[in-house]
This record gives sequence, structure tokens and C-alpha cells, in this order.
Amino acid sequence: MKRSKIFFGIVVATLLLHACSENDEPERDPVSGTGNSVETNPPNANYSPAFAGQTRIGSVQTTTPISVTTLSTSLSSPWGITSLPDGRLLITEKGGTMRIATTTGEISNAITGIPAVNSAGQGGLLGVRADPNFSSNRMLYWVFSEAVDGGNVTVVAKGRLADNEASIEAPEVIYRALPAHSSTSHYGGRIVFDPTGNLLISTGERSNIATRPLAQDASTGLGKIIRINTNGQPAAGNPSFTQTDALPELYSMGHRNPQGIAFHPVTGDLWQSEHGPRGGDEINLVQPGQNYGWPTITYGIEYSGQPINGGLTQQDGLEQPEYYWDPVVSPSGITFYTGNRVPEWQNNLFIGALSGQHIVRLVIENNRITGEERLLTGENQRFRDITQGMDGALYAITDAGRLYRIDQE
Ligand SMILES: [Ca+2]
Repeated sequence: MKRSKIFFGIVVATLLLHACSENDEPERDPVSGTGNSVETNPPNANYSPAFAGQTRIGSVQTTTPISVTTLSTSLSSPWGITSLPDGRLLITEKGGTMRIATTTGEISNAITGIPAVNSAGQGGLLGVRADPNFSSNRMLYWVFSEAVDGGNVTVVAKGRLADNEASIEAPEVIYRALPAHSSTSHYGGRIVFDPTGNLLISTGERSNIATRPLAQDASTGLGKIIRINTNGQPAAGNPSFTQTDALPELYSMGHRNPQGIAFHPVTGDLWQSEHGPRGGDEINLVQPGQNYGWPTITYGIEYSGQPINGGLTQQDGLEQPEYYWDPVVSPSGITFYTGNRVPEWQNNLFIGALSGQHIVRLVIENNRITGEERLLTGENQRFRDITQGMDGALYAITDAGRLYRIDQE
């Protein structure tokens, strides 16, 4: 009797221990990826991930019948898309124009009054957001590449959309990510409002071997997430960095060319997409004050095939990506899905892939990627940005000038 009680006790203890250890693992639910990875090509680098599932997670497949509608083919290199409060879509075009689109595909004339952009290379008119109080103040905020003395910079501007929607009134540059450099690559360029009404902007390290290390220099605005108020000043409550001359507007550092930022609708965490070199595209969960490693650590290699920093992929004090791709898909704009049109997509992350020519769907559970799907693979389009409409459908734009609506059938 006594022995069986002890045995029972051991069984219960073992079960409890097992339950505890299971609780430490990401919870699995039926949408977790169970298929083979969507990536079937060999990687460029023979690097080992820092944890299981950091790359090539199992595939998931949307079961809800989906309709894909091409609303327009007439946009000119659209770069950013966001919803206005009335449900229409505001779209930037790389060459320096903005247009308003209806959700049935009527496209407005180009809005005038926007300061000149340098659209050479990867530059131009980039990300855009409407003020949370747009309905009353009609303010817009956007990112563009500007030619200045010494080269080009990623800058943030604001202006009021005229009542007749034909022009931007009193446009004003509120922030410049210095130093300027002659490169026309890696501007970053996304912008979002955070819940406190401040702006987060992603900046790139300008691609050049001379400026690449500035992603690790907290005294520069290159290769960073910047957090400023709507007047362009460092936002209240920004994190501190150990470097004594760190810029007060920094939110995070160590980024290469981040072209997607979005807040998780449940956890409130900031998620980010970042272009890697040859391999090493990343999805990061960005915590304030943290360093995301570029170019000290990366899962990519140089385009020449040479390792970067001796092939280092992990280092104490540098954050790991939540997910990476090798070969690259070139992740650009991102959005979380919170609509009710496709319930199985709830809180999933959607990513426009440029070289991948598809839309990535990532399932996230307990801050870990648990499933990946490729959507619109048959369209052969470079997807630049994606947003959720006020109607709960997804809207995506492509470099070739298309506007797509993706919705339940
Ligand atoms: Ca990184």
C-alpha cells in the first residue's frame, strides 16, 4: 500500500514536471505548420539556426476559399499603402506621387505639393501613414529619400491633405536620418504610429561597405528604428543605449534594410521585416533598446559568396531574429490580420515578398513562428506592401503597378 502510494506520487510528480516543461514550449494549436517547409531550394550558407523553427518551419494551408482580385494595373511603382478612415486607400508611388484608391479600384489623380524625392536606385517616396486623428486634422506622414549636401538621406515629412484631396498643404520635413551618403540603396522607409501617438520609422544602413558599420553606431540614424513625435523630436520614454553619444530618437539598432514594421494586435509587440544579403532575410520582434546584430551577426553571406564577419550568427548582447530565410524572399511591407473575413488568419503576419514574388503568411504563437504559407504565387509579382482594409480584406501593391484585393470568396 505504502509502496503504491509512493509510486502514485512519483507518477503525479512526473506528470506535473512534464506539464511544466510543456508549458515552457510554444503552445500548439491546429493551425501550426505540419507540412514540409515551403522552401525546397538549398540554402546559400550552411549555418545552424539558434533554435528549432527559426527557419524553414512547417507549412500551413489556408482552407477558407479565397478570392484574389486585381483592382488596378495602372499604378506607377507603388511603395506604401494604408487605409484612410473612410475605408479608401492612400498609396505612395516611388517617383514622388500619392494617390487615393477606392476599394473597387478607382485611382485618383496624383496629389500635388509633395516635396521632391530622389527616386534613383531604391529611393523615392516610401512609407506613409495617416494621423490617428486624420478625420479632424487631415495630417499625413511619409518617408522619402532626399538629395542633400553630401548625398542622400532617409527623411520623414508631414503635411495636410487639402479638403479637395488635390494637394498636400504646408509640407514640412520633420526628421533626417544622418549622415547623408552618396548611395541610393537601403533607405528602410516604413512608418507607423505607436499606441502613444508617436512615430516609428525604419532606416537602412545605405548598403555601402563604408556605412554598413554605422548600423552598430548609436550616434547615427542609419540601420535603426527611430521613434519621434509628430514634430520630429525624440519621443518621450525612448530607451537608453550604453554608447555615450547615442541619439535620443533611437528605438533599436543593428538593422540592415528594414522595410516592414507592424504592431502585434494582441501582444502589442513591434514586429519587423528586414532584407538580408544573400540569405539572412529576417523577421524580428523588436524590443526597445535592443541591438539586432547587423553586420556583426547574420544568417546571410556576401553576394560574392564570402562569409560576413567570419560567419558569425550568434553573439551575446545581440538579438536573434524570430525567423529567417535562406535563400531570400526579400520581405518588404508587413501587416497583421485582425479582420473577420478569413477567421483562420486572425493575428497572422502577412509580408510582401519582392524576389520571392508571393505574399508570405506566418502563423505566430507565443512569439514564435509556427507555420508558413505562400500566397498569390501564380501572379509573378514583386509584392511591395500590404495592409488590411477597413472592410477586413487585405490590399497589396506590386512594383509592376498592381493593386490586389485578397478576401474570402
Ligand atoms: Ca539581425
